Amino acid sequence: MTDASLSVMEPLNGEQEKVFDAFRRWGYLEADLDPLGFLPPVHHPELRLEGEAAREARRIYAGTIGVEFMHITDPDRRRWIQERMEATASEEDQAHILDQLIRADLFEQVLQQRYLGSKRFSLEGVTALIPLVDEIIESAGERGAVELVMGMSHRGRLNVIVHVAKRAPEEVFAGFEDVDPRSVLGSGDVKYHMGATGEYVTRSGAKVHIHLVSNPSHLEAVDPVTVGRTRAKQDRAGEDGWRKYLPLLVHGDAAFAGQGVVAETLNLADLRGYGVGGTVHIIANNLLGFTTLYSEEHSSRFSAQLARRQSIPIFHVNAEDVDAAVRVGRIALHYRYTFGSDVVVDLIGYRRHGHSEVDDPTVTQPLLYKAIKDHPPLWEIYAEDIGAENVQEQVDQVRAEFEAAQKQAGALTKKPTLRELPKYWDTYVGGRHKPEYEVNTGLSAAELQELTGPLTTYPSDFHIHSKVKKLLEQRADMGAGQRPVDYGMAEALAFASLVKAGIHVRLSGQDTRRGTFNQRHSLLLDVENEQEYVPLEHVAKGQARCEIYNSSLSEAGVLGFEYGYSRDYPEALVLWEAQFGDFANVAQAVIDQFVSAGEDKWALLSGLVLLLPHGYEGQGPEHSSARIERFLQLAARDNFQICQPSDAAQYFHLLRRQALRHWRKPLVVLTPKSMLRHPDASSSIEDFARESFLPVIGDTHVSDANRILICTGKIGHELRVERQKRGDTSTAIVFLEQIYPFPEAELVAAVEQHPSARDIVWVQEEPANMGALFYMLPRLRHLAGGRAILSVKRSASASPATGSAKAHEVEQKTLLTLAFTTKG
Ligand SMILES: Cc1ncc(C[n+]2csc(CCOP(=O)(O)OP(=O)(O)O)c2C)c(N)n1
Ligand SMILES: [Mg+2]
Repeated sequence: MTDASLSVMEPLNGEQEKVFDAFRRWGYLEADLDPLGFLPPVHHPELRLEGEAAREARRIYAGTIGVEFMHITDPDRRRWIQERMEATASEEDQAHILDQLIRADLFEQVLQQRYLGSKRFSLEGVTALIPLVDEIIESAGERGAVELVMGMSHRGRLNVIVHVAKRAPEEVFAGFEDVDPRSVLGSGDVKYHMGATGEYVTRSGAKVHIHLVSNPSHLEAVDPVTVGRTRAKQDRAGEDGWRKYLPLLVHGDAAFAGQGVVAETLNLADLRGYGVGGTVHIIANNLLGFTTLYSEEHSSRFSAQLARRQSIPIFHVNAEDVDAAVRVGRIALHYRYTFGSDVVVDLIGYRRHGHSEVDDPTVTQPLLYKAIKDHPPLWEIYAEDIGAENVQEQVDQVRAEFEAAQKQAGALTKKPTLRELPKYWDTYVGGRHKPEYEVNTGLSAAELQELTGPLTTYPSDFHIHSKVKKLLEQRADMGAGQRPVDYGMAEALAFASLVKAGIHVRLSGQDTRRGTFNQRHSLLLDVENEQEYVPLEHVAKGQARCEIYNSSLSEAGVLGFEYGYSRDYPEALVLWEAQFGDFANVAQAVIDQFVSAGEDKWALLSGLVLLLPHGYEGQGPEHSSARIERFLQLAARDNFQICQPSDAAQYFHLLRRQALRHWRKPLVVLTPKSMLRHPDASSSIEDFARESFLPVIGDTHVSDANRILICTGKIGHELRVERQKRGDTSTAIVFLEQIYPFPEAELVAAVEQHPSARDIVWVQEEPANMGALFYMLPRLRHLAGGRAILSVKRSASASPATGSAKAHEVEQKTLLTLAFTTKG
């Protein structure tokens, strides 16, 4: 529907306008939305109105479309929706719609007949999803979309792969045949989670690439990932990116209401670092979640009402009025392109079978399923409504097509790949680490000095905060080699060197622009007018972008987003920073399902970096531990890297290595807190010229020690201080800087520097049931060569750390003492 075709009614008089307003506000409550009538309308007292205007308003706002839009604060947007709702409905291409409904339902039926007892999560009951999405793609194509980036869960996914992504049906049938299982032993994923890509050609001939994002079983976890992927694609495309790349999320009704990550994702919509010019949300609403009724799923009347906190419209539509669903799809899409806003379409139908096809729903919803049993398929209802002829012939022909495709699939010996990777992945590799992937990450003093200039200067008329001024002066000294370099400066130098070399850097997290520990100050603010100045954007002419954002207070949403971004920007260094490392567990599903297992399940790579502040400093059970044990338990087949750089130069090399290598692996960095500016963890400028990150730092201060302490990060520095206090000259302290993949050869070399050593002691700050202990002991035994293996750690504990700062001190002292005294 173009604006020109809006045929608006006669102007309303004051009285009529009032009547209409009541329906605009409350009409959706009375609307006829549930095809089976199990969701009874709510009669709002303000709608007890009779007369000509009320009849007309009721037809428009309480028919098979119910729209919630009067909460939108912008009057132009309300008027825009009102005009479209009150215009005469356009005529739809009903033959095309009927064809789609037949194909969608028959596809499910052939699967049902041929693979009885397999799960497929049929779309039947909300089959209108196919023409609805079809219309969205058609309209998006008219507005310049080149790609639809789509995230969805199980329901109707196989149908979408065939009828939206346009993959050949035999490719999906092949998934049921499970051909070639040996190729995926121990890896791969089930067919209704795999991603797919395809080409959609609109009726006007526009090509829209379809990208269905791979997703885990964890409902809605794919939402922020999809939006992050879209943002990366939009950023690659430049200014008009938001028109070219359209994100579409299909949600379940139970999941939309219940999963917090939906709210986190919606909340990103209008934030500077995360906006995508609007996401189209569709709820494939069957008023059920597995065996649970809608009334048990949300405290709101509609699942969709979670979205009410935002100033965006929600269109509810009866999934058996397919013309209405198509019309809503068109309006929703048009709204997205007009206002750059999110929009929600709540497609209300039912679920033809059990949750999966092997589940019997008559046990939990006997009356509902009695009604469903006698309810005709949607194509039959639609064909009758439009008076279509020879429908049975059409149905038979489509069935025969799918049956033939099924036979073909049975003859395949190799599983087809349902997706093609974009070109920008061509030069990157995953799999096991190989030494030849390593690159030189060092920079000379002269190069660092050159980067330091722009990092420590600002325009002459800029009114800088006195504390920041002092910090920049110190950094200038660091860059000139006149003062040891701290982590904050090391990071700035790493980022500056990368953007200068044309590598885009994107970092986000809570309070990340300044840095939780006052360590970053990536943004300078003029204290008189709050003008912003970002030195990293002024490193060199023609440099790449350096984006550093304060994120919303979300972990799952933001980490999911950044993971998604890294998936479509392999050339960039993409980082997510937790405020404290322990908060990463709020994003555990993203870590388990995507960051750790994405390559294994879907052969999809990511170079995402997680910065997790970690260290026992007496701040209590929280704020101490980034739960390294959790990451180590997930580590296998070189799926990611876990590192704890013990000084500033190591951090610098680690960041550069991650960006400059073509091996794309997620990197978990345990970052310091108190050590950020500590002289012991600062580095000399010469350390930056070294060739690479050192996975292990051996001890050269002590020769031929008889005891070797092995540790990571802060405790190592404390052990050095303790050693000095004790005047000990026979204990070596070895820093394990890369914990996974395990640098065995380097560690063996560090140990063998001390041929007389009899004891190897693993020292960690964490309790015995946490930290790297369980991971290290078998590995140390393996390389010990007959030496005793001992360990020093806090007692096993249910929480990571004590709540008392004094108790912490006592514990820490004990650890240090034991490290030097414990005996096998
Ligand atoms: C985070 C999470 N919790 C629980 C489940 C198990 N589960 C799978 S589907 C489902 C019901 C989903 O209902 P809804 O969102 O309405 O989608 P529908 O299956 O009805 O299309 C549940 C509870 C899951 N997959 N993910
Ligand atoms: Mg449901």
